Amino acid sequence: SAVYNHKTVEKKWQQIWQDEKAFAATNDYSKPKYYALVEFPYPSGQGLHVGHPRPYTALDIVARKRRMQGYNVLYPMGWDAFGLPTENYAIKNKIHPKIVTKNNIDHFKEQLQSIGYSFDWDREINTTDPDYYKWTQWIFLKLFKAGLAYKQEMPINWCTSCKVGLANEEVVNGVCERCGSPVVRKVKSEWMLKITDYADKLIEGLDHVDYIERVKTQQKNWIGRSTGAEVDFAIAGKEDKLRIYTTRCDTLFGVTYMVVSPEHPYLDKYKDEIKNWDEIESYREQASRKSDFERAELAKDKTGVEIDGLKAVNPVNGKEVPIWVSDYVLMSYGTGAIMAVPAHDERDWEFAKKFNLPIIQVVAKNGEEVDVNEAAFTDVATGVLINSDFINGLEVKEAKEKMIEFLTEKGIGNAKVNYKLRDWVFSRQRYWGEPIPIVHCDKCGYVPVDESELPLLLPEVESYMPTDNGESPLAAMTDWVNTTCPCCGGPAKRETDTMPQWAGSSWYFLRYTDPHNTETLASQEALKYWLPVDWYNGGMEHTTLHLLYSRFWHRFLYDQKVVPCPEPYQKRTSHGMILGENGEKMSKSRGNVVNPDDIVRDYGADTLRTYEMFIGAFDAAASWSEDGVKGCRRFLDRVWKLQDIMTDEEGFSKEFETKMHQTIKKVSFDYENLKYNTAIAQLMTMLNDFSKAGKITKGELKTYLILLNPVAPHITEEMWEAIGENGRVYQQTWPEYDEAKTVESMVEIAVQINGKTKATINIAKDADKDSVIAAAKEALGSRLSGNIIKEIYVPGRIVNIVAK
Ligand code: ANZ
Ligand code: ZN
Repeated sequence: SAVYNHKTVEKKWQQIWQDEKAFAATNDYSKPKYYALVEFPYPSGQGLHVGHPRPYTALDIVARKRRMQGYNVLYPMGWDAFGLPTENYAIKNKIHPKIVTKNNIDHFKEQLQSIGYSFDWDREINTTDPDYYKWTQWIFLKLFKAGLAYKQEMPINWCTSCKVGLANEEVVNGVCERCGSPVVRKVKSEWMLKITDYADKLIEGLDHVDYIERVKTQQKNWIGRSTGAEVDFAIAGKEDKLRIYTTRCDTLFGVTYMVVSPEHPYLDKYKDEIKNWDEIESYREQASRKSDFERAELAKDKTGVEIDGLKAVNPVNGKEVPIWVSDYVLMSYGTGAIMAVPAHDERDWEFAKKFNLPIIQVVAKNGEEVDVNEAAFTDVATGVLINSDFINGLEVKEAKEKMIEFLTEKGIGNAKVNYKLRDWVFSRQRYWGEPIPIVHCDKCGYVPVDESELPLLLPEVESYMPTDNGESPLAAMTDWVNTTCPCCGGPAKRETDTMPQWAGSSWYFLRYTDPHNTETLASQEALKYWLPVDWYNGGMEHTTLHLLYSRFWHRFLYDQKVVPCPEPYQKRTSHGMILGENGEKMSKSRGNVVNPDDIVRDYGADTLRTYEMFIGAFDAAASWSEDGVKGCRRFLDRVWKLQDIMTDEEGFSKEFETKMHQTIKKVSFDYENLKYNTAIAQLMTMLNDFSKAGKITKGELKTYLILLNPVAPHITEEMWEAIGENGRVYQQTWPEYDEAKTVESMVEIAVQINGKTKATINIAKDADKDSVIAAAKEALGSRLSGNIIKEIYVPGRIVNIVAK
């Protein structure tokens, strides 16, 4: 056979697959189904980067394998196409975002198709398509009608450069996740989604799904369920009580001071009685310039001011303690005030050290005092209460229970659950998003647009620039804004905020099941058959945002009886990043960006696919290597040459039978368990064995091609045809292995005379000592002379004959 020409071969098969609709999911709901999903891309102007093919190839492998195993596979692709970069580009270049989006999508699609993915392109979706966002709006109305969408004045995270409100999740280390500009606080009236109502359901749901542990942990931490107690401290000489939240009410006897957040309302309330008001006011001013993130950092140097004029009274022992103001206490969590126990809390300890406040130990390690002047003692597991009156001698857990009982009885406290999770800021003051289908009427308030009027189309505007006062560009479209109230028919105004980019991606996996349905978001039959998604792979960076949001919407739709199961994704995995050759993140400024188009052009799509799967453990970051790419191409070139040494035999040869069964077993397992690299390594070893032997039977080659096909679909189809086989590889049945045949039945044994190896024999693994010795002697023949003194057999390894 000639040299392998990836250019003609890959084009040819991509065309054939398209013509044959090779990878279309069918509506034959009697077949077993498999729904494999990868996160749909944001079609940015940069096009595909080499990070995309890693997850896409991984699940393409699974999808292709499952099809050959008889499953009706849904492996879809679409576009998460609303969003800021497109809008910003449109503004800068004076092109409508719709056109920018279309161009970007065309480019992305062409790139994806050149890599030979088995996506069902008939089910392609686009979040900016009115036929799609009609249902995004429909879901929003459902949320609104269920009381889960509400409008609230609130200080929002405002990106000074994007001029847009950001969800907490979009603020990373105090700067905008998208553009890196500083984020400030700004009060705006925003649409909010009550995801907090679903906090417990979203935690509980994790018990019923198969997510990698890291993802489960991150979801739980993000929701941050915390069980503790609220306790009222009297303020000496005042009616008001200072209510605090604590997870360690067992340490109440160890309280040596209190802290209120700089935004705590009591500060203003008692302004006139606070003697050092000026000092406190200026401290508050400084604190307002820090983000919650900075303030909450453990390592941060502690700052604060003692309030001169107010004291708190500890309800368990009547002791007066000072009240401080410090920014390490956040107003947005608990009650915005804490009791400080420096002996057992690290932050309080740091603070007490800095300001010379007393430290009183109330928990001892297995009953033994520890030196709390050296460090806070925080170990709950070994803690036993001391210096604590009626809870002395109790373990922490029991002490908490007893304390809550006491507080409840006395009416000064109660058990309390808190969450870190906040409601979802859902408004964006931008153009390129789904219009929020709500009308404001002076008489009727916020009124939903009638469902029959969906989709509420995004109107054409002159300018997509957000206004400087932070209003959406839609606000300038008076014709569109002024409308009549669906409720009373009076004059009313449309909502001009749009939805965040997270909206369209919160339910897209539902639409793939029935993407052309004009009556509902997807038919009940389709949803029942395809859901839940069997395997969803995506980036770790989407664990706390997209994954949580989409689980929330799905769970809500389940409660609304729109979808048949509570959890959308049965399994969730995550891939590692692909870094540049230097081990650093690929970026334009570092000049280390690899363009997948170049790899496809120079080495072929199969090489790109093989390389991205071979680059390293799937869940770990990996550095790009051009040499590695070349190595994968050489591997495929050698696979191509296997046809030259093929014999006519249809079955497996005696020589390779065990190895073939082992390989089928290993590759089948590895493809399903994120071990693509070791599956490929196994196929490489097999290739070496065949090359060394100088022959491969037709039966072996066919099996080999099927096993390699999910990774390198083009070359394997071409070879299948070249060796005269009918049909396509993708139409074949995935090979099965015989467990009994995966174990080597023969062993190789070294035969020695006086400890020196003279020959080797192949013999049945379970042969007894006598027959092994007999075979050994036969192999030695005339080399064995003299008197045999001893015959030693180390089972499965060595025969040693001692002779004189
Ligand atoms: C006294 C105490 C003693 C505490 C001790 C801890 C250890 P999580 O698990 O995050 O819920 N806290 C409460 N509200 C706060 C706020 N608004 N800003 C900053 N810190 C706050 O932690 C709850 C604990 O964090 C609470 O329990 C409180 O300190 C602090 F040995 O109360 B603890
Ligand atoms: Zn009205």
